Amino acid sequence: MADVTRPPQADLVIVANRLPVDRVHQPDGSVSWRPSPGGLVTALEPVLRANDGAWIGWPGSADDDEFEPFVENGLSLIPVALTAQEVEEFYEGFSNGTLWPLYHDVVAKPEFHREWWDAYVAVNRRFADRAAEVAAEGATVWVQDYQLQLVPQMLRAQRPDLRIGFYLHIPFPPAELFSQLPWRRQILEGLLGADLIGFQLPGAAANFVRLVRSRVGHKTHRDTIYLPDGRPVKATAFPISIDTAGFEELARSEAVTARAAEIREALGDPKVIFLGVDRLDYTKGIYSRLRAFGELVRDGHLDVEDVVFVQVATPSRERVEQYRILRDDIERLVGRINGDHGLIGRPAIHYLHSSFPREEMAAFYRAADIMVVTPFRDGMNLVAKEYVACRFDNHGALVLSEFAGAAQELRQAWLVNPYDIDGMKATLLEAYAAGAKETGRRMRAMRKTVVQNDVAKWARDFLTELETLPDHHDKTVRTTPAV
Ligand code: GDG
Repeated sequence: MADVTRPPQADLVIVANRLPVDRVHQPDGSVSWRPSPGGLVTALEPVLRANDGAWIGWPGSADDDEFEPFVENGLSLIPVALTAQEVEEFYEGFSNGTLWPLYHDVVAKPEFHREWWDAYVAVNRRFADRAAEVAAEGATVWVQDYQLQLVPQMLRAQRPDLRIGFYLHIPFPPAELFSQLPWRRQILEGLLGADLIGFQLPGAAANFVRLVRSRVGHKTHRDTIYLPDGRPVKATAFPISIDTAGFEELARSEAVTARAAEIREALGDPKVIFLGVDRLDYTKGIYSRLRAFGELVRDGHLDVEDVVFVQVATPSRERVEQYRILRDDIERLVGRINGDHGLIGRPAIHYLHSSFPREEMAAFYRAADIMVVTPFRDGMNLVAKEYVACRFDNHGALVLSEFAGAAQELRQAWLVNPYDIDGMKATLLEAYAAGAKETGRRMRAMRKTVVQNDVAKWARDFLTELETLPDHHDKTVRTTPAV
């Protein structure tokens, strides 16, 4: 049960599109909250508790209800309400219909609508106002992701005493693509309200710095931008990770071990299980990977008596048109492949359009021999790291797109270009044919990386950098409008 409290004055404030809890409607009409424990919460929870922390976010339901701040499991949560129209224009529209495709290499066509932009500005302002109310004097505020890129500037205008960090979970595109955005300058200036801007990869940070130099005209040196008032802004990479120990512990548990064996048996004890786990999103390359697998079966390189592909496609953004089209395309393809090549009790592909508890995900990871992660573009891709974390037995092969951020760290994966179907087929076969010695060698190396670089380290690295940047705050105040 949540306690209702007054807004706290917090020394550390996380501002994210979503609160780390889901709203649950009880049959009696009342509302309660259920924690939705993602990696971000796991990483930030200890720091938030130690710092009188607060988390500002949208509770995730499209209605006009206003909620009071409340404390859940010792975390101060501050809901920001969105109207149904704002969900449509700010969230589904500008965030997921404009920015998401634009930042992912224009894999789908971004739509530009002025009323979506207006909603984006209005909602960003609401988040910034909330943060300005809640943050204690000199507090640290850490803003998360592409839905809130204007918050740093809006917040700084009200509260120059704060240290403001921003982290972008998705890629930051090259200038050639970003420049399509009619509001490109506003977004760049919005982000420049932060003291520290974190990206998944150094290339994304470099794209940003280059754009600021050419479009806004500020001086830059390496990863630092100098604003006209002398305030420096640092833009650098902090590759995100997972709760590695937590996943490994789960994977080692008796329940998950038993469930993994059960899954293999239910699939008819095939020689090799291929696995895909993704939000059903057009950036993830689900269609192409299933096509590659289907062709391998069609051409007799793989036999449904020996192998099966399990594709978990978690429902996502179902009200956005492109996502509905994608779902239809994938389901038609799965139907065709199974219709052409499946046998009684032996479909080529098991397709699951639903979401599962974490334990079940860990059991899938342990049951799978070949994990196939083939996005066209992905900021990081946590699924690849979770698979590695769960393979404490050093078995299992990871086939990974070179366009996932994770490919920069997991060099020992079987790397593929997801646009090259024949190349993907050849690599899937290589992973299929690899012996235990080869897969073990690669898995051990990848495990070392994922164990050393977990999400707690990510959060620590970012916050330490933010806290230790030179204090420039009086300078900011002193030099505002001179004339
Ligand atoms: C964005 C960036 C970046 C999925 N289905 C279920 C489930 N999941 C979990 C996975 C994983 C997470 O969702 C998905 O994370 P990804 O990184 O793979 O992808 P995005 O959702 O696109 O995330 C991405 C990430 O932000 C973090 O910065 O890596 O590049 O696009 O943790 O396990 N979890 C459960 N049931 C499911 O059915 N419990």
